[in-house]
Amino acid sequence: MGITIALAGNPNSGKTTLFNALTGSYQYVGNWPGVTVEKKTGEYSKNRDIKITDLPGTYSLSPYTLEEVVSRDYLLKERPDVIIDVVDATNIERNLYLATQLSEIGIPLVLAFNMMDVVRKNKDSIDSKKIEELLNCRVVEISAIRNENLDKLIDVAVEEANSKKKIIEIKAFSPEVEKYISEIEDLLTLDEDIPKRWVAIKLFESDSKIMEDANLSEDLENKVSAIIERAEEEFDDDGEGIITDERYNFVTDIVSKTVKKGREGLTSSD
Ligand code: BGO
Repeated sequence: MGITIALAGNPNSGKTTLFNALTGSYQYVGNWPGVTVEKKTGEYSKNRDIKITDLPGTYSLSPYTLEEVVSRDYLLKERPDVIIDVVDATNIERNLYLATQLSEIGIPLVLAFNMMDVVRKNKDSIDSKKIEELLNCRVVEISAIRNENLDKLIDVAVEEANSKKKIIEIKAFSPEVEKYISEIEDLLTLDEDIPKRWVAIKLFESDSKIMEDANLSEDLENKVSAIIERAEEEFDDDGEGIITDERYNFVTDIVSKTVKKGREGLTSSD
């Protein structure tokens, strides 16, 4: 049976290079429906039952840019079997921010640590095994430009897509914030196959698009607002700011435990 893979990642993480290496000439370019954002789909050249969609490069899944909205609408509505998040391994800290968000959507997630050739050259050390444990998420080290480990990446993605085990999302928030999120979650009943926790986080952030789509009753909206107000008072910040800070703090902590820079500060573009 066919598998659908979505490639996500920050701009410049090497997504296009990876997409081209995986699909070769089996690729099709069009536009995402209704918008002038390029859509690339293709088939894995070694197994054409594996369909690959290249999502626009984004730093986040907020509703602020067309690219972010296209990416998250695709993930929520089309529900690919697995997401490969292409991470620039020379700049893990910035790239993992998106990973924390992708893991909340209820689709298996695999992290492709790309640019490992540069990581080696810079003599950086990355404890990918520990990152796997801390994030509950498979990590495959690759170099898209050198075609390193790409078969392994697809094998792991297919394994995760076919796995029947429960998806464990990255828990990026402190217990205090988790408490508010679960209070909102408990109020929700959803028809669609979207994780309640994801909707609760987005409501906590007052995400305009989710507020519109969720179409909450006035009573429910008031209850959600009351929860957010309590949190905002406790943290002295707005909901969106609280969530952003928690994600950054979480990622900084993971990186401090797992990444050591050799030639300090170099990135793939140096
Ligand atoms: C330029 N290793 C190395 N060393 N470089 C890589 C790898 C890798 O594994 N993967 C990608 N790159 P995109 P998005 C460039 O274009 O795929 C490089 O935005 C240059 N261009 O070659 O475009 C890749 O789709 C001039 O680099 O990323 C590209 O995610 C000088 O990372 C860049 C140096 O890859 C971004 C690099 C004119």
